[in-house]
Amino acid sequence: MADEEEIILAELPDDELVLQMMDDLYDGLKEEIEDAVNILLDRGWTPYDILTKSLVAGMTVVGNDFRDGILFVPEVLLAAQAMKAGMAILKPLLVETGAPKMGKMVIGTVKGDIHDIGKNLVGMMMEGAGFEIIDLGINNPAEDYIAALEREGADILGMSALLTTTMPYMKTVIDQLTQMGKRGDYIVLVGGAPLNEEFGRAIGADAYCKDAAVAVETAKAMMARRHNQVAG
Ligand code: B1M
Repeated sequence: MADEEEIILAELPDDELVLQMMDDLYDGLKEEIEDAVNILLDRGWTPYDILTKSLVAGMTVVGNDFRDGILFVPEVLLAAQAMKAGMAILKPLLVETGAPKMGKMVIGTVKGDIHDIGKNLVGMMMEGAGFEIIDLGINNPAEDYIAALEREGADILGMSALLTTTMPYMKTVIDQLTQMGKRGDYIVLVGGAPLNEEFGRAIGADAYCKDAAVAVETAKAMMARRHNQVAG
């Protein structure tokens, strides 16, 4: 009521504002997240720092409490919506680049899985690094990935999975490419919280990418190697 102190985001120093953002993300407060992102941008923060130090950090707390049964799907959905609103402000800034196209990537979340925040972030960062991105969204069967790779003449296939039950589907896609004799035509990168390097190797991916920054670096290095092979 009247004695409840109102928090003025713009008056908080950076460290307190970031903590407040993590709280607001937890509470699914979309407008507060949008305001805070704009405040940090005005203060000269880079879009990447805002993403990683406030939004991704906040979502980690949400994830832990979801795991521990403190938060439930509706609350997590609200947090995800708030996160997406913040990402929407940052996207044009992350993808602002005059760089020549580095290559084309088809990316999507695998069949049975509707988590898309990490996949969207990878797409944004890759675009920012000069890659062309064809985003297939969520819940993709192998046929959709393969049709898009062929239609788009893509260089890279990126797959995301957040569930231990959906990550094995990545192997189904890779196996299908192999059976069609097309595995060698594409660089296959995989990512998502439950994966690790060993899993990436075991399913026959070219690399497991722990986060969006690693996805960019890996894609750049593998495209360079590919060009050298073609030239040599
Ligand atoms: Co879900 N969920 N969820 N969820 N959810 C997890 C994944 C979970 C770990 C939560 C937990 O228990 N701690 C757990 C999975 C447990 C397991 O499999 N072992 C879980 C569960 C159980 C579920 C449901 C089954 C819950 C239910 O219904 N009972 C259900 C499944 C629905 C389905 O998919 N069929 C479900 C639903 C949901 C919501 C809809 C509520 C929501 C998704 C909203 C959305 O995405 N639009 C949601 C959320 C938000 C989460 C958590 C909390 C956060 C995920 C996220 O966005 N992280 C998550 C907990 C967690 O991961 N700690 C959880 C932030 C994002 C930036 O990180 O996605 O890891 P991440 O992406 C990173 C890297 O992994 C990497 O780069 C990204 C950026 O750095 N990366 C790639 C990701 N994809 C890549 C692809 C690449 C490269 C790198 O390609 C080249």
